[in-house]
Amino acid sequence: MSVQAKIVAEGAKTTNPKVLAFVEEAKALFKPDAVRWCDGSKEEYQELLKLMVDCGTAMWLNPDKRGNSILVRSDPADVARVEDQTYICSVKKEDAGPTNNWADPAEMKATITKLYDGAMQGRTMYVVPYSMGPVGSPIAGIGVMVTDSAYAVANMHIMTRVGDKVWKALGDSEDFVRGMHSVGYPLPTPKTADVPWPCNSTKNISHFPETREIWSFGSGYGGNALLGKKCHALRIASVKARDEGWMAEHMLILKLTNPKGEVKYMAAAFPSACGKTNLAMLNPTIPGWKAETIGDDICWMKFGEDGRLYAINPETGFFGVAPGTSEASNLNAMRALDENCIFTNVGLTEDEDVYWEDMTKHKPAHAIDWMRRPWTPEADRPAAHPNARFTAPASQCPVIAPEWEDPKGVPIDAILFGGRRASVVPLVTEAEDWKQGTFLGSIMASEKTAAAADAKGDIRRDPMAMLPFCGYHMGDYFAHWLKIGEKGGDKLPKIFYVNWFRKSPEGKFLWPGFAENSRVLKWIFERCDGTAEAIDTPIGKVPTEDALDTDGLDVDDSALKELLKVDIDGWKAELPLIREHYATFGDKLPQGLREELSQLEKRLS
Ligand code: GTP
Ligand code: SPV
Ligand code: MN
Repeated sequence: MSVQAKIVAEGAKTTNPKVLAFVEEAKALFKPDAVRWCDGSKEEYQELLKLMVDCGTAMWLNPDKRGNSILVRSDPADVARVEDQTYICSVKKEDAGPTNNWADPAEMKATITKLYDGAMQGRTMYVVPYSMGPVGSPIAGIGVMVTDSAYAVANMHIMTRVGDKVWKALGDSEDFVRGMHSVGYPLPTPKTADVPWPCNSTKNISHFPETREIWSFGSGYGGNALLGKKCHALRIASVKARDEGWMAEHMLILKLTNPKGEVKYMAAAFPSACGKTNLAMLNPTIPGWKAETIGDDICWMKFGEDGRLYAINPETGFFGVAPGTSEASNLNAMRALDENCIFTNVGLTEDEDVYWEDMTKHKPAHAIDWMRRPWTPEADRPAAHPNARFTAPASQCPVIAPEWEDPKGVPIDAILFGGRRASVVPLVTEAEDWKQGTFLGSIMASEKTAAAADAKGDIRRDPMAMLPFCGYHMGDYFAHWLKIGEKGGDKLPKIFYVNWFRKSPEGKFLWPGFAENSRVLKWIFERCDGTAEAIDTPIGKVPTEDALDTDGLDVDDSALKELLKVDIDGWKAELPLIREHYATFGDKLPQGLREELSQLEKRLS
C-alpha cells in the first residue's frame, strides 16, 4: 500500500442518500484504495500536512520563522489555471456563450469517465463536505468534493468551512454542488513510485451548470483543484445566482470607516493578479480613516429585506499572489502569513524560510528557487514562480473586520471595477447609474497576468473580471446585471471604474497605488454621501482636482492631471474595439448596453 493509502478509511458521516450515491459513483469510477470522510478538524489538517511531508510533496518551514507552515513545489507544468482546458458543458452550446469552451455534457462525461477510470488506484479518496459562506447563512451554499489530493484537501481546510457541521446543515437536501477531482496519477501496483507533485499532462476542468457538477482532472493547482473556489463559487454559483436572482462575483469586499466613525462597505472586481488582495487589506495613508477586510476574491450578494444588496465572503482564507507581497506593499497580508500557511512555488532561503520577488528590501544571497535549483540575486530568473501563492487563514489577517462571518452579510454601498490599463482609463470614474456602471463593467479590459497559463502582456476584455469565471453566456450575464438594476432601483450600490495602473510615456506608473489607493476610496465614500465634488465628462463623473485628497501625497501636479484626464481621443479609438467586443455576443447583447454605447459615442463626438 502506498503512503497515500495509509490514512484510515472510516464510515460515511451522513445518511443523505444523494451524497451516499455520489460517493459510491465516485468510488466505482476512481477505484481508490481507501475512502476517507473528512471531518475538518485541526487534527485532520495536521495529519494531511504530515502526510504531504512524508510523501515528499511538502517540506516544513523553519518553525521559528513560519510556525506550522509548509512549502510545496508543484510540477513546473502545473502552476496556474488552464483556461484553454476549462469547459462549460451546458446542454445547449449557446448557453455557454462565446467566452467559454463548450462541450456536450454527455460526450464530455464519456471522455472524462475514461480518464477517471481507476485514476485513484493506490490512493485515498477524500470526501470533503464544505460550505461556501458561514454554515447556515441564507447567502451560503454547500458542496461535496471528492479528491485524491491531500494538498487540495489541506487547502480546502483553510479556504472553506469543512466539517461535520456541513452535513448537519445539508440534512437530506439535494441542494449541493457535486465536485470530483483527481490529479490523474494512479499507482496501479504497490511498486509504482509516486512523485512529489502527481498530475497529468492531460488536464480537464469541466463544469455542468444545469446539474451543478464539477469534474476536474489532471491538475493539483489552485483554481483547477480547490473546487470550492472558482469552479463552485463563481462558475456554478453564477448560474445558480442567475436562476435565483442574486449575484456571484469575482470581487473583494472591504469595510471603510471615516474619522466620524461612519462605515461604508465596498466590493471591487479586478481581474486575476490585478490588486484585489492588496486593496482588501490596505492601511489608509489618510489620517483618521480605517479599512478592514471582509474578503479578497469572491463575493456573493443577495437582496436583504430592506431591498439592499448584502454580501458575504464565501471563503475563509486567502489564496494570494506571493510575488510583490511585502511589509511595504501589504503589511496585513505579511502578518497573516506568519504561521499556519501553505506556500506554493515560492523560493526557499538558507534558514528554511520563504522568499519571493520584492518580498524584502535585501535579497537573500543564496536561495533555492521554486524549481529546486540553487538561486542567487544574479540569476536571470525569479526565485518564485510569478503565480506563486500563499494559502492563509483569513482569521490571521490583523485587519479582518469583526463582522466578516456575519451570516446576514454586509450591505454594499459601492462597487468598483478596474483593470491594468497603461493609458486611456482615468484613475477613477463614477457611473451615472447602475446601467452605465454595468456598461463600464462590460467593457473592462486588462493586460494579461501570470494567473492564467498563457502569454502575458497584451490587453484582453475581461467583463466584470469574470471572463474566465462566468458559467454561462456573457450576454445573458450582462442582462442579469441589468435585471438586478431594475429590481434594486435606488437602493443599489453606486458603481465606479478605477485604474491604478496608468503609465507615463516612459512606462512608469503615474499613481503610487497600494495604500495610497485609500485616497480614491475616500472620494468614493464621500460620493456615496453626495458630499465630494465631481465633474461630468463623456465617460462619467471624475473628481475635481481639489476633491481628491492629496495631502502629503508624493505625486506631481502634471501626473495628477494626467491621471484624472479624460482622454477623448483615446476613448474614441476605443469605440471600434468596444463594438468588436460587443459583436461577439450577437443578439444576446442586451439592448440597454447597446444604448449606453451609442450614448457614449454621441457624448464623445
Ligand atoms: P487573484 O488572487 O489572482 O485574483 O489576484 P488579486 O486581484 O487579488 O491581485 P493581488 O492583490 O494579489 O495583486 C497582484 C499584483 O498586482 C501584486 O503583485 C502587486 O504587485 C500588483 N498590485 C496590486 N495593487 C497594486 C497597485 O495599487 N498598484 C500597482 N502598481 N500594482 C499593484
Ligand atoms: C485567480 O486566478 O483569480 C485566483 C487564483 O484567485 S485561482 O484560485 O487559481 O483561481
Ligand atoms: Mn481571483
